[in-house]
This record gives sequence, C-alpha cells and structure tokens, in this order.
Amino acid sequence: MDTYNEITAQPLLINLLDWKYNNQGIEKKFVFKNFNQALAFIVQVGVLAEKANHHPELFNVYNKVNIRLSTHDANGLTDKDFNLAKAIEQI
Ligand code: H2B
Repeated sequence: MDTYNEITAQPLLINLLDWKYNNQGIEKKFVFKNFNQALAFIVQVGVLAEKANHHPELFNVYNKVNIRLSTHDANGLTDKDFNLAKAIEQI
C-alpha cells in the first residue's frame, strides 16, 4: 500500500477542512455543543469505520472529539485514511 508523507499529503488535505498531517497520519479536532452531540458523532464515525473496515483513533473529552487516521497495516498514511476522512466530513 502506497503511503503519503507530509509533502505528498498536502494536495489531498486542501479539500479536507482543518485536517492536518501529523506523525504519519491525519488529525482533526471537532468541537460540539455538549457530550451528547460528541457521542452521537462518535457513533456515526464508528458506523462508517465498520463499513470501511478501517478504524480511527478517537479521543473524547466532554464536547471535544479528536480523530486521528493512520493505516497501521501500512505503517503510515494511505488512501484509506483520506477516504474515511472524506466520509466523516459528510456526516
Ligand atoms: N484500521 C486502521 N486505521 N488501520 C489498519 O491498518 C486497519 C484498520 N486494518 N482496521 C484493518 C482493520 C485490518 O486489521 C483488518 C484485518 O482488515
């Protein structure tokens, strides 16, 4: 599986609002009104992840959800991560 680095990821990140390259993955911080909204979002991300058989790293504190996407099987950032990020943006 081809992996992207910080340079080669940039053209794909242009279309992904607030997603940033970090340490062989891409990350975004989402802020919601409250924990309920954050949790509902996490559940929807989980449904997408299961459909894609590609799973995010999720970190939640009250109304904030940090998502990190990286392809562990490839030891880096791949099209699977960009595809899941695009799907998450459609939620
Ligand atoms: N999720 C992520 N983020 N990276 C992977 O390499 C990965 C995954 N591999 N979900 C999948 C599942 C793999 O373990 C199964 C066997 O397809």
